Amino acid sequence: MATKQTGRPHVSVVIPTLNEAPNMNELLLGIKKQLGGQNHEIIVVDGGSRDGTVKIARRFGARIFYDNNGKGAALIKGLHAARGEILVSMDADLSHRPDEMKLLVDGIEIGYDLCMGSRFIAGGGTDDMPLTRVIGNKFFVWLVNALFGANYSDLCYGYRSFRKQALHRMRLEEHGFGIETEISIKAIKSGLKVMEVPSREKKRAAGEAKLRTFKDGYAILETILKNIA
Ligand SMILES: Nc1nc2c(ncn2[C@@H]2O[C@H](COP(=O)(O)OP(=O)(O)OP(=O)(O)O)[C@@H](O)[C@H]2O)c(=O)[nH]1
Ligand SMILES: [Mg+2]
Repeated sequence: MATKQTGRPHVSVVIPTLNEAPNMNELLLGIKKQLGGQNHEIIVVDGGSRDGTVKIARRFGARIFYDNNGKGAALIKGLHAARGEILVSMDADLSHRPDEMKLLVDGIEIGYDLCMGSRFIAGGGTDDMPLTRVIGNKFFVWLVNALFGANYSDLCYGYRSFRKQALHRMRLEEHGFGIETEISIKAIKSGLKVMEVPSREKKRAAGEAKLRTFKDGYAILETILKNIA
């Protein structure tokens, strides 16, 4: 299943995982189908799964890293380990559709530093957001736009692409679910060229959600306040 590739990858897909075994085959097959034609790598940063997640990732030739400090810490580790020119961040629970990846990759190729999937622009959508999260996300979008002079339509969504050189300018440090918010804010503060592209989020396919709406919502608020200075 693993294909040997030589030379620097064009695209690196970075996936934080925590007990996602039932989703891994379909996810990795989908990514391979999209990127099979070009030099790429898949990086899985696992938080200590006990269900065989890593074993499946290995079968697909993914580079494996370990980090048990939270989703954000895992993502940062994976992004910095990536060797590609274009980095794509993606969840493992099949919420993010591999067939939308081309849009994210194209965005960097045409000159943007950061492309962010948005569920709230024409062509986007979500099957995975209870009302509390819709309200929380809307409030945080409004707050970030007001405080940082941004024009975002979405915030707490992890399907994104980055130009590798631009990544270093953000100096990311959020360990938890505040990571997407930190990226959105630091992109503005670092003067990155940012674009939103539509994304249709699916419901988590199998396994347990790790995000806790109120606890992690509070962490997102803390991330916003911390970055005002
Ligand atoms: N390495 C690592 N990965 C994590 C951790 N927590 C979550 N993840 C992964 O991060 C991704 C997003 O987590 P989810 O639980 O799907 O969070 P969410 O999409 O905001 O929440 P749901 O909509 O309820 O699924 C998934 O691929 C998880 O496996 C963690 O502590 N460490
Ligand atoms: Mg999810």
